[in-house]
Amino acid sequence: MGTVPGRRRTAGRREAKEQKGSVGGAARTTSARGRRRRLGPDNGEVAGPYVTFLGLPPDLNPPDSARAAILPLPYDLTTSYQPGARRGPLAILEASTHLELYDEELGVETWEAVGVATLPPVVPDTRGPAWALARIEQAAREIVQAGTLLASLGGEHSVTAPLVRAVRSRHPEVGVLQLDAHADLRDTFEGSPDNHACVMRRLLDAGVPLAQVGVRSLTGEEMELIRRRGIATVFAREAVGQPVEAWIGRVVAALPEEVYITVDLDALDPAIMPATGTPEPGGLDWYRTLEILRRVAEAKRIVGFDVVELAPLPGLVAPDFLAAKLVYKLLAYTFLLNR
Ligand SMILES: [Mn+2]
Repeated sequence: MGTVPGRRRTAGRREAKEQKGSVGGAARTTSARGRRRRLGPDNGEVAGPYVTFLGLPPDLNPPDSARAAILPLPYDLTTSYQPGARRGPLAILEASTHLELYDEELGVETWEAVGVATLPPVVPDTRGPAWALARIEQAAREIVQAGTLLASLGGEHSVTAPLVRAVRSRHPEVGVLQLDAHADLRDTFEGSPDNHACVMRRLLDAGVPLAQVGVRSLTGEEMELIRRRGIATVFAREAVGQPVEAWIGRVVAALPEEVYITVDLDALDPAIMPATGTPEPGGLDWYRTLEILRRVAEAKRIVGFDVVELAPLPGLVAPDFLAAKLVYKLLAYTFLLNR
């Protein structure tokens, strides 16, 4: 082709910006509500420069007028097997700058229809998991309270507990859809209740309605808990082997009107998603994953989501790109399919 991908993308962004200037309206409709607080460097300790989602220039989607905020969470203090999820957010952001901005499924320029700001990452230090998760919750609360959709990039799965707590401060009745290879319902693991393997247990104990899809690795105790509490868990064998139509009704029925979605990338088949802390054989393919998310977005109101557990593999960018595209699809489904 003779084009340098980086340059081509840059040109694309400039084009988008010019187009936006001539239309001059889409972004202002949200800021016109006048109720948004300024979001930005106060949320973290790093004020930039950093890579933005889609490579959008910050002035194109300023934090105080965007409807969605990307919150990078480079956190992996309790990873048990392959570490590296702390590098997930940056890999997703970098891959996202190469995404095509047009959504061929919905026929829309998602970024323009939504307004997407990228916030500074919440960077953990050596004070440990409890402190880091409290910082994450604080940053998330500011976004949620401003009425902006919280779209977080992990980082290991334990970040979901403080993120959902933050979302509950505005949406107390929210339920959680979890795509995951693991149940994550242990009470404690390796000495900590804040371990990634315990994240859904923390939410369950807090009374949050749960639905799980793609589970194929858990303990007998977790299985017993699922039975006893009547959790809507669609195991991978069924989620992959049966048509979505056969079981999605159970998922939809278990969830309230408002839903937070957490995607642990190990829910996907490691053939297409090998870059996770604990890759489990079997799992969802790309289109099955999208179908699940689309069906839930059509039936419910999505009030926040995260995509977690990307532990980038040097030299293999396909998983990073998959994760970035999944985030972009989730933004599209959240804002463009909801009733
Ligand atoms: Mn998980």
